[in-house]
Parts: sequence; structure tokens; C-alpha cells
Amino acid sequence: MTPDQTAIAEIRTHYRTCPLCEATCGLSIEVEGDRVVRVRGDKQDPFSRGFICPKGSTLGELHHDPDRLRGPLVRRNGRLEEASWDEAFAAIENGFGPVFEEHGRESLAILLGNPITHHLAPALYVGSLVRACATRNVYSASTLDQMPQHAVSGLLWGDPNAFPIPDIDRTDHLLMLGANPMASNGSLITAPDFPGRLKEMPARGGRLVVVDPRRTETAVRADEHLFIKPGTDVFWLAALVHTLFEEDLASVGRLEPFVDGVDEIRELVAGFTPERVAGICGIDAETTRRQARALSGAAAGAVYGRVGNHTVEFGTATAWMAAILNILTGNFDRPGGVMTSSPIASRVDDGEPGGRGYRLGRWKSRVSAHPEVNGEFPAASLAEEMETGGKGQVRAVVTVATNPVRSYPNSERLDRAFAELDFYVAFDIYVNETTRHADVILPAPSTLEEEAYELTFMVNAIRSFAKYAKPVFERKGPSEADIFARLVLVLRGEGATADPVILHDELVEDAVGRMLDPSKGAEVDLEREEIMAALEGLSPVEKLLDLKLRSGWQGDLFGRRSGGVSLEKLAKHPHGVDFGPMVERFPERLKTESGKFELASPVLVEDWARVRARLESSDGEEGLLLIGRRHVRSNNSWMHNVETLVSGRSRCTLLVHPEDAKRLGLANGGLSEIRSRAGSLRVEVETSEEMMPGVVSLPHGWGHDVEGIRMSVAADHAGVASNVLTDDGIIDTASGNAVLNGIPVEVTAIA
Ligand SMILES: Nc1nc2c(c(=O)[nH]1)N[C@H]1C(S)=C(S)[C@@H](COP(=O)(O)OP(=O)(O)OC[C@H]3O[C@@H](n4cnc5c(=O)[nH]c(N)nc54)[C@H](O)[C@@H]3O)O[C@H]1N2
Ligand SMILES: Nc1nc2c(c(=O)[nH]1)N[C@H]1C(S)=C(S)[C@@H](COP(=O)(O)OP(=O)(O)OC[C@H]3O[C@@H](n4cnc5c(=O)[nH]c(N)nc54)[C@H](O)[C@@H]3O)O[C@H]1N2
Ligand code: SF4
Ligand SMILES: [Mo]
Repeated sequence: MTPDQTAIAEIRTHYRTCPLCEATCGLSIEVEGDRVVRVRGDKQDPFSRGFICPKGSTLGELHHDPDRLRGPLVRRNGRLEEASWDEAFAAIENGFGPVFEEHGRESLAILLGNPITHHLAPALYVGSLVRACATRNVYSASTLDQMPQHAVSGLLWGDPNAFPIPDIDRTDHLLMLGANPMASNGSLITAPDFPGRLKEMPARGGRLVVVDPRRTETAVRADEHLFIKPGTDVFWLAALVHTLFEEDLASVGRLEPFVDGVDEIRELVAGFTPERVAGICGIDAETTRRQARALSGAAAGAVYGRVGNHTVEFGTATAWMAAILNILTGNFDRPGGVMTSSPIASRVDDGEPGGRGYRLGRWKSRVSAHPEVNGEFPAASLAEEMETGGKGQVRAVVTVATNPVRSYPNSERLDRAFAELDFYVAFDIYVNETTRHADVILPAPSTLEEEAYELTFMVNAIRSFAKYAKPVFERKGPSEADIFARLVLVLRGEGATADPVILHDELVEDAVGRMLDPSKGAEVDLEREEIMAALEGLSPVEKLLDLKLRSGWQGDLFGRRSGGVSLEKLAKHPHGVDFGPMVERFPERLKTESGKFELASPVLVEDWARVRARLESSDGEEGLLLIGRRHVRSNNSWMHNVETLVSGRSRCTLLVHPEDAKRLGLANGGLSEIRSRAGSLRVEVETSEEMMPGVVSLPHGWGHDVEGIRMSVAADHAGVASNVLTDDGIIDTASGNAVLNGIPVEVTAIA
């Protein structure tokens, strides 16, 4: 054995926010030289209190993963080969040029993925990138996920990004539908240590009711769990609303003068009696009435629906009914009910109730005339836009941190369409199922080489919290902001060699301009020169962040407000600073044209016709329905290249209730074939009493056994791609959201 001759490097500890999911846990990262030696939960982080999940502790493995791309790849003679950054941007310029010249900008689509929401530079630069694309073909994970909630928030109270966040630390009664925070750690609610917070509920007298077709990790910890047939929550929630009216339990309270449309809602739910929906939902009428009474009787209660409520055929109508329940029970904007957040990097000067209102459908998609929602078209309509010839056909694509060939419904169709593109640029960290089709791949730097501040998800946080961290490691290549800027400049026609500083400066000038503009709420006299001088020496993303922080509601206004926040001050608090729980923001925050909650928004009333038609036609008899599932060791379609997370028994199995298995002749551990309208696949069966009879479950994001990917660990733990089965032919028409749960399937045994 040779003695280890390397000098023992000093161990440094860095504190920063985990960028892997919405929980935003504080991490303590121990580093020796250029190696991460240990990642733990940061016990001194006042928000996450030391909590960490198995994914967070593998951030070092992710950083050191040899398959993670370190430099750009450019396709030469059909093969993706290593290239310099200058070569990569030149290839992008040369590749897009002829496509745009021949087919115009509408032939370009931009696809935005989940991880960009967790990183600072993407959050600050993605708007410029979308504008630079100069196309209406904008797609993102939002229409695979939460677009129904954007639409409902926009239509009911005028702000599509003001999500109703359940105040889980103070609630007496949480009615949770279609969410499994014990696995997901929470979504559209940023509440690190969700498990710990759930555990604390009973001590306060808080009750948890979970409604889910699977007895999940969360359901087993609830006071009560109700099975519900997939896709039918809208009927059940409407029956709860019906019961509030029938038993005179509705009581809006403080915001009563600001609520319009209650009578219309009463009429709308008239036929939705607990008896009528019982067979459709699989929940008996007495239970439904009891739940309505418990919710309305709680001192502070909250209805919280997530992925299992939004990624269904009636997603928008479901989110609508949940919002109505919260409003009619007086739980909207009440501590312990649902509230909205006040992020530190934003202003909270709401002014008077009333505003411009929210519109969707300002333009329509080319092939199926889907309305835009939040400026996006449905992810489920991308394949048809790529396949259908004619003016405006999508022939070129930019993907940013997304793996649509695994994440979008009817993924095999999309895979074929990607193979036919004229030109494709991916901004990603792996060669995976989607990016293997790229002509150029630009790798994002390791997250540990970037500044960290959680901008996006503080919008959903149950407490106002701020934490800033410098990079852990020195950058090996260009910064993420520089990569974004160069891509933007190429797309704007300013050339592959344009200096990224052009865009950095532009963004800072814009932000300063907004700060000084009295019509945008500038509060104090500040001089441009003074601000610029104060920003000297900061990196581009730091400048933009500092501007947001210092002009935010806790900001120091460049010295005009004593004790206020600045980046420099935050940097002195490496564990983060807590600014307290959510506070009342309504009625001032109402930005509908009427200045009221518009409960009976015409868009939603029109969409209700679909729900009513189903109520009238449904006899409650369905075949097998497929739903998804998340596991705490997996993260959507990636992180499967981290050995620690995928080792052991495969978790990509089809969960089937033993009774269904018996009827279908399926054996535990045996192979099955599962078929839907969209496709079919073969997968191992796992029988489980967790499942509601008639419902089967398969996780998404797997299927890493395809030609051309460069993820050696993931390929050894391939699993199957559940989106082969999900159907892009059905969407939640009001919001354009994909239907990823409640898919009719047939399952047969394979000998
Ligand atoms: N059937 C089914 N399908 C689903 C869902 C479901 O529940 N069931 N869930 C849906 C939901 S909620 C969502 S949000 C979507 C998510 O779908 P996507 O938006 O596709 O997101 P991910 O699957 O997380 O894929 C992340 C991609 O980003 C890359 N990446 C990781 N880190 C970075 C980084 O730091 N920088 C860059 N540039 N790239 C990075 C990864 O290699 C990968 O290609 O999936 C949806 N699809
Ligand atoms: N470990 C891990 N954490 C994650 C992710 C991950 O992939 N892995 N993904 C992240 C992302 S992008 C998101 S959006 C969040 C999602 O966070 P959650 O919404 O908590 O996600 P899921 O765990 O998919 O929970 C959805 C639940 O809905 C149930 N369900 C399915 N259909 C129906 C239905 O029709 N009605 C009802 N009532 N329930 C139904 C499912 O059984 C499941 O338990 O998680 C985030 N966190
Ligand atoms: S729950 Fe896990 S993945 Fe999510 S932020 Fe916390 S440590 Fe990271
Ligand atoms: Mo998501």
C-alpha cells in the first residue's frame, strides 16, 4: 500500500439552500479542497431547522458525477462531440440562421423545465431568453403541473402568481387532496421540514384529512384518509360547497364586502348533492357532509389540493372549487387558513383593491386553437405543433433544464418529433432521453459553482425568509448568467461573439429604471449614479438580486431605511434570516377589475359545462385508472444517475391492489403489460393494500434504457417511462394543463 501523500486540506463548511425541490432546506456542506466530503441539514437554519432528505445529502455526488457535462457538445457527423464555448455559440448561430430565414421565428419553440425555478441566474435571465426567442411557442412544466392554479388565482383575485398557501403551522384543520408531502416535501407551499410540521399539528389540536386514491406516506399519518376515484375531486369538492349552502354553513367573514358571485356558485353546484357524487367519487354522502361540517366548524381550516388535483381532466374546475371552499368558510387570507406570501425580494405595496384583471386566451395555438395561459401553450400540444406541416410548424427548439421526452404526455410521439427537428439547442447537465437529440448542448455549471438565493419559491413560502450564499467552488467555466446572456444575444441577432456584459448591463439599467420610476411605486429620492456606485464590484446576478432586496419591503433603500436588508447584510447571516409568518394581504391585494373576488368568473362558468356534462353522463363505472407516484429518493426525470439514490430494489413498479391482481391474474413481482390509448409498456407488478381497488400506480420520469444517453448509473437502473401511457389527446381545456392522473388502462399478466 502506498501511503497517502496528499497534504490534508482544511475542511471548510458552506451554508446554502438546497436547489432540488420546493422545500428549500438549509444545507451544511463540508468541503475538503475541491471535494465535497459531507452534506447535512443546517441545524441553525431557522426555517428548515436541520431537516434534510436523501436527495439533498447527495449534492456532492451530483457535483462529482463524471457523466455531468463539463463543457459544450456539438453535433458533428451525427455525433455529439466536445467543443469550446466559442465553437458552440458559433454552431448555434449557424444552425438557427437558415431555419429562421426560411420559416420565420414562429418555427422556434422554447421549453422551460423544472430545475430553472430553483436557481438564481435562470430565474433572473429566463425572461430575456423568452423575449429573445421572439416566438409565441412557449412551453413549460407549468402546463404539466400547476397551470390550473395560475388560472384560478388570476381569474378570482387578479394575480396568477398569488397562490393560496395553506398555513400549516397555524391551521386547525387541513383538508389535503392529491398531495403527498411526505414524499414530495410540499408543492406550491414552501415549508421545509414538512414531516416535522405535520407531526407538530396534533399538539395544537390540528387535524389532517387526506383524500387520495392511494394510502400514501402522508395518508397513514393523517387523522383520516379517504380514498377517492382519480379525476373526480371536482365532484366531491362541489358537493362540499353544496353542503355549505344546504346547511347554511357558509360564512365569508372579514372579506364579505369584497366577494361577488356567491349566488351564481350556489346555482352552479345545485345538482352536486353528496348522494349524487357518492358513486362517482367513491365517498359516501354522510362522510361528505361530515367533512363539510368539520371544515366550516374549524377555527381556522384550509383546503389544499396539488398535483393529483391539477393534473386531471377538470384541473381548473377542481382548483376553483377548492378556492371557493376557502373563501366561503372565511379561511381565505386568515392565519391558519390559506394565505399569500410576502417575499423579501419584492415590494408589498398593494395599494387599493382593483387592478387590470387577468386575461387568458389572448392568442391561440396554431393547430388546435388552444388559448395561451400565462403566455404559454399546453405542453400536451407540442407534439402536434412539431408534426403538423405549414407556416408556423415548430422546426427548431431551445430546451432549458427540461426532459420532455420523459416528462410530457404521450412521450413516444414526442421522442419521434424531436428526432425530426431541423435544429435543437439544449441547456442541460446531461445527455439524456431528450438532449440526445440536440445539435448543441450547453452545460449549466454545477450548482455549487453559482451564487444561491431562492427567488422563485419564496413566493409560496409559509414564512418570509431570505438567505444568500456565495459559490462553494470557484467556477471552472463561464457563469450561468454569461451562458444565458450569450444565448440571448445570439437569438437577438447580435452574434455568437457578442459580449455577455451587454445583456448584464441592460438588465441592471432596466431594474434601476424601474426602481426610480414613480409610476412603479418608487418611494424615495434616489439617484441613478448613487445606486450604480453601490453595486460596484458585484457579479451580474448579485447586482440584480441586491436591487430587488434593497427595494423590497424589508430593503434598506440604499441607506434611506435604517436596519433594512441588503445583499451585504444578508451575507453576514449564512443560515438565513426569518421575517415571520404570512400576513394578511387582502382586500388590498385584489387586482381584478372589480376589486372583488370574482367567484363566478365567466371563463370558469363556461368550463363548468364540461363538469356538469360528466355528472349527467357518469354512472361511476370505470375500468382501471392509472395514477402517478413520487418517492423521496427520486426527482422527476432526473437524479437517477446518483448511485446512492437508485441503489437497492427498483421502485419503478406498478402498484396494484391484491383484489385487482387476483382478478387480473397478476402475481406480486411478476411482469405485466399495461396499455392505454396512447401506448403500452411492460412493467413489474407490486401488489399493495395501499391502492384503492380499481386504481394502479406507476412513477414517472424513468425509462433510461434508450440509445444515445450518457448516464451510466441511470442506464443500469432504467425503469420504464410512464408517459408512454399518458394521453396528449385530453387536456384540462381551461388552463391547457396535461392530464397525468386518472388514465384509463388495461393490465394483463405476461408469463
Ligand atoms: N406522468 C407524469 N408526468 C409528469 C409528472 C407526473 O406527476 N406524472 N409531473 C410533472 C411535473 S409536476 C413536472 S414539474 C415536470 C418536470 O419535468 P421537466 O421540466 O422535464 O423537469 P425534470 O424531469 O426535473 O428534468 C430536469 C431536466 O433538467 C436537467 N437539469 C438538472 N439540473 C439542472 C441545472 O442545474 N441546469 C440545467 N440547465 N439543467 C438541469 C436534467 O438533466 C433534466 O434534463 O414533469 C411532469 N411530468
Ligand atoms: N422526492 C420528490 N420530491 C418532489 C418531486 C419528485 O419527483 N420527487 N417533484 C417535485 C415537483 S416538480 C412537484 S410538482 C411536487 C409535487 O408534489 P405533490 O403534489 O405532493 O406530488 P405527488 O407526490 O405526486 O402527490 C400527488 C398525489 O395525488 C394522488 N392522486 C393522483 N390522482 C389523484 C386524484 O385524482 N385525486 C386525488 N385526490 N389524489 C390523486 C397521488 O396518489 C399522489 O399521492 O413534488 C416536488 N417534489
Ligand atoms: S426536501 Fe430534500 S431535495 Fe427538497 S430542498 Fe430539502 S433536502 Fe433538498
Ligand atoms: Mo412539478
